[in-house]
Amino acid sequence: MRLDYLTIFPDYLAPLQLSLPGKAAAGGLIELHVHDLRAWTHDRHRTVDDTPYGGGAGMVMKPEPFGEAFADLGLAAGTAREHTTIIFTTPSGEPLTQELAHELSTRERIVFACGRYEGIDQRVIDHAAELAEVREISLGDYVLNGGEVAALAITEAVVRLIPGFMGNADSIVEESHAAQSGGLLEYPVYTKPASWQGRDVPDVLLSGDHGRIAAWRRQQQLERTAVRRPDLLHPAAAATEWEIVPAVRADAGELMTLMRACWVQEAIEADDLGVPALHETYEQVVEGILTWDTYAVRTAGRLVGSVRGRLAPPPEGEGQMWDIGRLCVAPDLQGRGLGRLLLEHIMRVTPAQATSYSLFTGVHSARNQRFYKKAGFRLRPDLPAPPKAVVMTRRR
Ligand code: 6GU
Repeated sequence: MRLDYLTIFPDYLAPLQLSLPGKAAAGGLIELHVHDLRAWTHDRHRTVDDTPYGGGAGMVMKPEPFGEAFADLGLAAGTAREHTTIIFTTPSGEPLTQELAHELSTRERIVFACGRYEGIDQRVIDHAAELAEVREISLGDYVLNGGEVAALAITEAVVRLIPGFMGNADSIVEESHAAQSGGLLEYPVYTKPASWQGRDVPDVLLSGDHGRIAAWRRQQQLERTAVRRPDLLHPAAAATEWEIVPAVRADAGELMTLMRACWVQEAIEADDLGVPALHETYEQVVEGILTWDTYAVRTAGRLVGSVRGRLAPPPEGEGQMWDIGRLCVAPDLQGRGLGRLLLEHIMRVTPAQATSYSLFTGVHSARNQRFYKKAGFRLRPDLPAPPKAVVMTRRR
């Protein structure tokens, strides 16, 4: 495999000569070529960037140096497509995964274009797509100053997978990433001494009972994954796109289960089982679906969120109000903006007559009140409220 790097900080890529890729290069498995992008500039200042058309912060990398570099690297339309990939490292790319690393490890040639500043002129990427396969790749959801570290990371992930690399046939069987561990994170590992600074290796690992050891490790994997990467356990937890659809009568059972999950939590926090929603019978939940505009969110077939609204007779001196209620999100998906989305949705479908929104929540439910305040609702102690609840309203 031949690897080329286009960067304005060639020194940043010096570690390539040291680590795994360095050994692979020494062994003849890969060929590494780091290029200073400024070699393809022609002005006194060796300019590689300029201000963005349309305005905005920061600088954009100019197209010409990349275009000339691609040409000098022998990338020409139609010649290299099948075996060459041009990688643009960018925080707006697809995430680097073990699967992607495997895919890249089969390529004959990879050219890295390391982005700096606010990005690279889009025409460079469009042009590159005519020369080779193009992938825009990100390391994850955070911002680095430039793509050099990402290029290093991608290189290391890819090179160790090349057949023949450091007898990798074995090491890759016992791969330490979830992609190879049945979708779970690895269990914790220990070595000698059995006791260190008052900390003992778990007994089970010294027991010699292979069945118990395997069961313990499996349990550790599950616990770690649940805490650190719940998205790996539940595909639903990873979904970022939610479709909100009208609830139907057949949703009542699941909806009741979901509401109980949410309102038992509130009841525990308030140390008060009096929450009205908790006392609803199944028939009342069905009735609710039929008499309110009720919406549900499903993901992977599972009902994970709901909200409802209806026009309420206006209190003294108020205009027509859109009553919002029963906003709930499955416990494992809370904190991902789904509640906010449901609230925005139910406000969006408000009938024309309504001049304001109204809802109530627990007197003690500080979290809920904060959530609604953020959405523009204000406490209305002047309006009648159910027992142990507060009314909050917002003008349309
Ligand atoms: Cl590839 N580049 C930059 N600048 N920031 C990143 C990244 C890449 N991946 C994650 N953050």
